[in-house]
Amino acid sequence: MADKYTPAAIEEKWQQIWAEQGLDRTEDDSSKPKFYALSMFPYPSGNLHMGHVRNYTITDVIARVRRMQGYRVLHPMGWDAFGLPAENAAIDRGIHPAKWTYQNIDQMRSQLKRLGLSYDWEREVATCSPDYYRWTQWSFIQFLKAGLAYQKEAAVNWDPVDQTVLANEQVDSEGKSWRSGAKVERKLLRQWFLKITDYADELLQDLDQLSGWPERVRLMQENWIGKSTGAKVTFKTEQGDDLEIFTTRPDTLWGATFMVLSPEHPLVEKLTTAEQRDAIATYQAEAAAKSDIDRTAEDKEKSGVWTGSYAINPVNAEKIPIWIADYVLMGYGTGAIMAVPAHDQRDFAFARKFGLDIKVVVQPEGETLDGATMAEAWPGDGVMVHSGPLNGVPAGKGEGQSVEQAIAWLENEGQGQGQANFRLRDWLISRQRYWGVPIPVVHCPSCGTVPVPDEQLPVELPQDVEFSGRGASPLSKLDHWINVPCPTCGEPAQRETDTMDTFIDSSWYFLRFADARNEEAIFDPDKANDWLPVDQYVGGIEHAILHLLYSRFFTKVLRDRGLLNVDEPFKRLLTQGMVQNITYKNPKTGKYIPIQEIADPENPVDPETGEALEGFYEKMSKSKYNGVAPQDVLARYGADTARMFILFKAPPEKDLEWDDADVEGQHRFLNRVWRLVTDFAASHPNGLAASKMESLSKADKDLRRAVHTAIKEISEDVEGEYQFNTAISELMKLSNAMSDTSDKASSVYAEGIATLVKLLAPFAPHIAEDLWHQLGHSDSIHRQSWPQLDETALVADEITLVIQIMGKTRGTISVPASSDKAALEKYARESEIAQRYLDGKEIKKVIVVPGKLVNFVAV
Ligand code: ANZ
Ligand code: ZN
Repeated sequence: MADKYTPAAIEEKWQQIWAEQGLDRTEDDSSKPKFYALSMFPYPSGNLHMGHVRNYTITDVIARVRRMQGYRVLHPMGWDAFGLPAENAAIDRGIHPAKWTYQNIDQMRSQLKRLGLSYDWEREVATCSPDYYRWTQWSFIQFLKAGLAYQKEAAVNWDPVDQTVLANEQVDSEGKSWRSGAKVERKLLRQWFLKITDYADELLQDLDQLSGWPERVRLMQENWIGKSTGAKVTFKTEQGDDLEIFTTRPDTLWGATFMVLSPEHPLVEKLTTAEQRDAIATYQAEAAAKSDIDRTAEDKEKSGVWTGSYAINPVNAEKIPIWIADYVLMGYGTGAIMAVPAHDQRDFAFARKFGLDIKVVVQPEGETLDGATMAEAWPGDGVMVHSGPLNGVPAGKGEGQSVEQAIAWLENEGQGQGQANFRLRDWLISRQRYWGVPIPVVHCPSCGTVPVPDEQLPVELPQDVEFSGRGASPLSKLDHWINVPCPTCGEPAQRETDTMDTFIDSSWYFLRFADARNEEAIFDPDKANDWLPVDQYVGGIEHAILHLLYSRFFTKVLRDRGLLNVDEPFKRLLTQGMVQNITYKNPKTGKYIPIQEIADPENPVDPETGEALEGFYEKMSKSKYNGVAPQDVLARYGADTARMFILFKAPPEKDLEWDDADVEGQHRFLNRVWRLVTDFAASHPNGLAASKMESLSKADKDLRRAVHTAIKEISEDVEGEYQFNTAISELMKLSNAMSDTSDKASSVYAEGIATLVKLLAPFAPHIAEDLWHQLGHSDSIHRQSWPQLDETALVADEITLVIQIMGKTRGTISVPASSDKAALEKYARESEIAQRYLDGKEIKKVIVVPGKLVNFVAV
């Protein structure tokens, strides 16, 4: 009588009904506890890939479980919609970036909807829409007012292919652009920065609050912030200028034998003597062309030039030469160092190459180092020597050790002071591009840089732009847009033509979701304070540093502007693993072969050459031709199967290997559940009242135990570590127990059916909803409460006791669960198994493990 399980027939139907009923609209019943579940919003490339599907499914299950547990849940979605690809599409295909982006958004939104994700679409945001970026601009002005946004001439990373400035983090370890792959050049330009360094200490400290984050992500943030402690020490040049240095080893001051300045250091000019002028100028030009990564590589041959001048070491009045070298960077510390070749390897290599003095001031235990003969620097512990007041002090950073004593001595003598230094740099946010948020300032010849007044926001991106090709930003050519009266004095002035780094757009979107349609303000602080922090954030590890750090920074700044009262935006973070697939490669040609072209996966060969192929698992990607399109899987099996497979195949944070057989397996499982429930619905059209533990039969009790074991296990799995894979295994066990039950007319069976459907609902929302209605209900399964565990149902009347003879299992028997040790031994001795195996033997010893086994030692 019941229909066959046909996902196509039910999934769209329910998606439509849910949308009409507003089922996923955010509740605002303040009597309920809140839960904010968030997936990192995507860049609208136009096509959903499996990585997205996995990310969003994980968050959706979490959101659905919380709703059933009685929380009001905020589960929104939006689009990180500014950025280069849209502009490149405009250049390559002549389509306007806005048009391209909104088309992609429409396409991806409908793909997302096919997955049955419980988003509150009424809160959707797109960062490229003026009603969103108006508030991005407003935030920027808040930073400006707080003194946290400024302009500065800076040596920037210039991508010669994309013709744009790149942030340091967009340059890979080989000095190439993360996007175009071009070798990055250095160029001096006036740029906008946000002063994230003002928050460096707090960003570091507050990592301690983030116990709900993966340890590895916290560590990555810590390293990125890169705090080092030491001292600032003032040397004097022969010419009488102060020359400040930062050192982590102020205790080695007596071992400083030369100074090194960054080639860009402002004192270089003055220090350079006439004889050295040419050599210095040549060296400066060479250094300017290199990236920081090239300059500081440990293994690189050292280079440098003497300025011709000397400095005076403040601790012993010694005259030491001042050099310039590219391994000292202008952007770190003070751009100048004291070189201690005996104890710093880079200085050591430099000193050896140029024949400079090497003076040992730390003697390791049991050794006597000599500067003339040592083969490498000694950075380790030991005892201070040749160091005036520090002689005899143990070298090290600990309490009472040399570093601490050196700082105390310097401060006392007025020669320097303790200082912390951060690797973190201010955030370079200006981009010479069109498709981004215009920086809302006007440059006036008399008033200077003037923020655009709030009531004139947003500064909209002009539409009538020509995308002729590479080169300067299209905005910088639009005179009618650029020329405006100054907001302060009304005289002719010019708009800023730089736009913002898109990381700014995503640094506050999670706040906007709390109050997404607000037209008067960025958000109502009460609403943001109500919903924040995000209780569970889910996204890729590739965002472990920048996006998360910037979001934390924005949150703290807006808090300090009185808009928020949370310190940290994301309470818990889950970084989901990759979706991988089998990948085929011809080892001879290095060519990847599309998975569709493999006729026999057992014996894969190159269809062109017949050569044997290598097969291995790798992240799905276009370039490896190993992708599986979500649409294909949805068309074939439906969204519920796709969701179940993804959740079942691996725990969320682990990589997942695609496997068609396992997809089939989940599809079959849903078919079994369908049959089980529809058979029941057919024979009990009005359902059956669920039972309490009346006087149940043994079979009933066993089934009820299975039902409540499932409730217990799955409830644990969906919290804490989110072990959705084992949760689905438990669902399968319960379904098997139900199938195996012979009495399908009992009230316990009815309870089991209802429970199974409810427990399945967060994972496979469509089939669960359909079955729920077939059971005679008219409200949504997704509005039901999560099944309650009845602890008493878990208590077994009987247990299975293993009988062993000499440690070898010979069989099992059923015994009352309440049996004590003596009783267990008695049952075991009397059992048929023991009688048989112990016949004629003498029992030497009996070992009883309560609840488990009895082992007889007999000869
Ligand atoms: C003397 C010294 C002796 C140093 C010694 C180290 C070992 P971190 O941990 O990265 O903060 N330094 C300072 N400013 C620099 C710059 N702009 N470019 C390149 N190197 C710079 O390292 C700080 C150490 O790196 C500082 O301590 C300084 O060398 C060098 F046995 O000073 B040290
Ligand atoms: Zn003016």
